[in-house]
Amino acid sequence: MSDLQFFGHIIDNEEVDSLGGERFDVWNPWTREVWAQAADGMAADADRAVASARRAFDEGPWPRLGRVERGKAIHRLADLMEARTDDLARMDSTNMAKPFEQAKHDVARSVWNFRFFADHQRDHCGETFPMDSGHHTYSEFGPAGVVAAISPWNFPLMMASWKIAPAIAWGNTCIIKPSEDTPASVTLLGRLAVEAGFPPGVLNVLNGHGAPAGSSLTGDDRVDRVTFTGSSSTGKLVMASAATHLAPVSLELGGKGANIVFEDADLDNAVYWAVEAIFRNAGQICLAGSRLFVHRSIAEEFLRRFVSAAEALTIGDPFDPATRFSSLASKRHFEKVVSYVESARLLGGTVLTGGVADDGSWIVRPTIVTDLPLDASPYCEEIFGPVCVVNVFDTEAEAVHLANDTRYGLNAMLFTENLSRAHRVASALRAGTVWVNCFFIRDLRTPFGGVGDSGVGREGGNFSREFFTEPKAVVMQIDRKG
Ligand code: TXE
Repeated sequence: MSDLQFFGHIIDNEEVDSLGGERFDVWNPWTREVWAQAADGMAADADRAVASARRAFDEGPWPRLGRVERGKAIHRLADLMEARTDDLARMDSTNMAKPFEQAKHDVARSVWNFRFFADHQRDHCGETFPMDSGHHTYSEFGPAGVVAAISPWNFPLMMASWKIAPAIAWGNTCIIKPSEDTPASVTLLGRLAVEAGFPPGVLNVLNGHGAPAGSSLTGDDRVDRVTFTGSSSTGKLVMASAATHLAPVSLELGGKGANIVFEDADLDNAVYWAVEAIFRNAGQICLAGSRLFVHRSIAEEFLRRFVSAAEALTIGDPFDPATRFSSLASKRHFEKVVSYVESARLLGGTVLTGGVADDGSWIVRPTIVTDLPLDASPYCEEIFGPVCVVNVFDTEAEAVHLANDTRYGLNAMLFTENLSRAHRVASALRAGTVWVNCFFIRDLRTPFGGVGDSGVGREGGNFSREFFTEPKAVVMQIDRKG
């Protein structure tokens, strides 16, 4: 008998195998061994999960529970997550080689996602407008229905919680399909939702691959909303599939974030954040600062410090407390990143530090490349790994032009001590989020999303409310006039 752990689907509060018994292997990228198996969802399993969520929405208590009771249930789930922080973090660290301390930080952020939306739906549930015509009108935000949520492998728990939390807080029922690379933490989350007393069908977990599991969800006309985080190419498929039944989509896709370091930047701060922005999570972050532009007058000094900080990162076992950087999340992804490093060399780039570890592991060391032509694929395309491409600039206008010259537009960063320039450049950058003198700080009330190939729509605070509800206007006559 196998001693591998098993992650089933969670449908109607039961953890079940696929109807046909299909399973797939789950890898530990650090040991390069299979450590678990997961149920491989087929169309029939997706059908079962959607039917459960539909029933829970149409007939179950959740959408009718009242905002306070719903909020309390979500806080109960958040309490359980907090109590099981180490277990949840262990799942992500084992499943994708995320350093354990960072994985615990992700759990804390996931807990906060639930707590924030549990409270937000209570406090921002309508608006009233007195009208000069003798009426008043108010808006009401009712749940939209069944939400299909598809999440990626780079922040397995956190990205899933970012979708599930607003969906269920606003009274919807939800099916989450985690990435096939990282089914573990989301399945544990589903088990905790059962323990928290969620009614059956409110949160279903469907494990499996993009097709058929994910595509069966997005194409199902019983689904009312589709929220997806992943690649731009898959995002287009998801949008086309949801369009067959006119379900609104929210797509958070890739990025090629610009990081601009002006000549008056606080260099210690700029180097610290430049390292975080491209090497945290081994660069597997849609928000990574993967294109760095530094003013010519400080380029030499900046690069000396940046390279030395990159080389100082402790690389190793994700469970070693000293580790800041570990292997890439899967063999497939390792091969993708390696191919970009090779093309950077072939296309004339100078690799100042980094490259493949060459020890049989799936590690690509923190890599910094200069001298790449602006049409080279490692400069233009999302690598989604620890590879930073550096260019110099001479003027503010040139920096803004370089930063905006991309198909993507998820985020950008800039480092300067000049307040006017900070505001001016932040406003000129074509990106969903701009960080000034920092990185990765999020307030859940603000919009999150991107332009161009980085996505469609925004989530966060009232932006999530708009997406996950059906807003309604009610007009009341107060005085009969005339
Ligand atoms: O992404 P996919 P992959 C980028 C990053 C990475 C590349 C490929 O550059 O190297 O995408 O990663 C599900 N219908 N990002 O292959 O295919 C799939 O099962 C419905 C950036 O993992 O987009 C998984 O759950 N669902 C990104 C999810 O979509 C489908 C995060 C993402 O898979 C589907 C991840 C289909 N037809 C990758 N096909 C970010 N924005 O942070 C796949 N899926």
